Amino acid sequence: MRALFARHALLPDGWRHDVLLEWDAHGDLTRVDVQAAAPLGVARAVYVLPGMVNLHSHAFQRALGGLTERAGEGPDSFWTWRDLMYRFAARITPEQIEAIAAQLFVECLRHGYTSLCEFHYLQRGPDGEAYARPAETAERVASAGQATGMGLTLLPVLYSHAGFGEQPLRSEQRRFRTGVDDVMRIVEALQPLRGGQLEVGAAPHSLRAASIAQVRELAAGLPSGRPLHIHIAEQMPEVEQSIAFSGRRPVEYLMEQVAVDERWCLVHATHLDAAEVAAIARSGAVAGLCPTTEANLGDGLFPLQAFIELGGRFGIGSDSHVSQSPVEELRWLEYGQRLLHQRRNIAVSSQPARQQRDVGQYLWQTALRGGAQAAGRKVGALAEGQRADLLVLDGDHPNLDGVLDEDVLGRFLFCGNDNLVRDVLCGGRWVVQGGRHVVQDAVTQRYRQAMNELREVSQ
Ligand code: NGQ
Ligand code: ZN
Repeated sequence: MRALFARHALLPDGWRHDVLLEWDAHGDLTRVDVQAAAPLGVARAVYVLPGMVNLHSHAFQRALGGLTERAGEGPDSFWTWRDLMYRFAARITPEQIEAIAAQLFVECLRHGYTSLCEFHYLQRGPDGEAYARPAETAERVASAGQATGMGLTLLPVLYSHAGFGEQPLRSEQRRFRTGVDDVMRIVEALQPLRGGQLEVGAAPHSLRAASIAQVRELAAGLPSGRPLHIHIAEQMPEVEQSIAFSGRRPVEYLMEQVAVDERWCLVHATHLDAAEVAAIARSGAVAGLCPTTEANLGDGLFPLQAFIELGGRFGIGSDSHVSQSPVEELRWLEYGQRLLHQRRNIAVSSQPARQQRDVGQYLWQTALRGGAQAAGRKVGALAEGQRADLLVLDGDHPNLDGVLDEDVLGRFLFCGNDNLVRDVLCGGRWVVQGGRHVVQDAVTQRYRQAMNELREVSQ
């Protein structure tokens, strides 16, 4: 049956009661009626939320999560982590990419993500040779999406250089090498996969890996309306290299040279001056914040308070996948700001008109809007015509027992570590039931096998 009756459902304008949701065979919501009567025989739920968008992922890095936490010889940093990541990326096969992505998607769905943007740069074989199919590895991620039901935005990556000023790629980067034409060929190869559950955009990796001229060419070549993502200003050395090369900070340089608008997602954008904060907010682009990875890699804290004050749009991503939970991502986003400013409830107190006082609800709804924009798909709200992507929370859990509507997201985001996501509907398909993904055993078995193979190669 393609219907659900929710006692409490989070709609775009807040919590509503007795909500009847219906969807069609394509997975689009066809009806969202409030204060409806419960029809006989329709499944019931207590608390229903729209599923979250994960706007930044490198799926293969899931396999590395927690395995880079031993100190090296000298001081460890983002850059020493990156060397370990390159070493791992050098030996992974397309089959393993698929197995790891499927495991990741199961975990993300179980924790409440129903959409994910895959920033996909591992596109060549181990020696840097092209695969017979130009979109070989991206197609592997797509099939992991199909097998698990995750909604995807595939972002084939433009990766031509090792640093500002068109520095030649390092040998460890040979599997990533693409020019604008390669990316456009991959975008075309993925065209037949586009549909309700899958969109295709593109992504210049960073201003280190793509020149400004290439960024412009890619943006102009991509069909209009498709998302464009870029890593930017994650680490201070990148800011310094940008200034040395162009006389501009990375975001300043990008905004000056490229027409950055709503199509764009600026991933990390950690190190900004006041003018850059204002420029991103004004552009309508989404800031793609990945608090757990940014913490893990020692990046720094995004100036969230100033950005919200100026009406900036943001969403969350799990990037290197040290976490697969939107709860942890949003909790860290707010906690980072509390630690920085030595105050509480920062996200809501920064809104110009203080429209929303419920921090959890503000974070969930705002990250959804930004995430949906960055994904370029009809997601992010329980409303007619949107994808049927929703979470049923565990109404029997003591944290949710008898709580007021305005405390549901507070309980969900800021209290404890139990996973309160019980059932998940994604694109009209029940993919998680009673906390378990419907194909999780088979997916995890393949993942274990892939990890065993990878361990053998590394010994
Ligand atoms: C990436 N990750 O592409 O996986 C990057 C590291 C780089 C993050 N930026 C590589 N978190 O930026 O050069
Ligand atoms: Zn990234």
